[in-house]
Amino acid sequence: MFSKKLLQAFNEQINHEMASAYLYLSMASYAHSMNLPGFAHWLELQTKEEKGHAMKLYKFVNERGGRVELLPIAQPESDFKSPAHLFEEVLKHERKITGLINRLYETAVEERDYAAQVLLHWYISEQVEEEAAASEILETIRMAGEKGHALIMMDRQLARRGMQH
Ligand code: OFO
Repeated sequence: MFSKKLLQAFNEQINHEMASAYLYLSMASYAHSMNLPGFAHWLELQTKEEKGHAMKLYKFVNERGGRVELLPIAQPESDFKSPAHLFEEVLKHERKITGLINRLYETAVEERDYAAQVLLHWYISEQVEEEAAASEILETIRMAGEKGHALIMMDRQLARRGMQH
């Protein structure tokens, strides 16, 4: 059974993950409007991943006998200036989420909830990957430039997400 404090913190993190999904869908919509289907594909898959992150927490709360309470999701940002700006925002967002996951982990430690700590190890590692992926794409956009051929190549590369392995 969860402590009340940890249950509330988990419910808030479910909300942050769902808000992340919503933000990336908003970003995907911007990419479509810029005729960048590869960028949109990458962001739509990210939306799916974020929903997966939320559901993993949801499942855990249920398994522990807690009651998930869904909190409101604010309107996501929709005004992006360029593909580089888009990924600056992705990276900024993931850094914020890393801070929230770390804080959640600290709460699990304070509450001496070992099962929650084990679950959150996965999220801590996942955040390393999330930040690295966003940072790599941002650096590539900056190096290649945001115009013409370079942008088309980048779009093609992002279109391949989920197809490599
Ligand atoms: Fe859920 O990792 Fe991104 O936000």
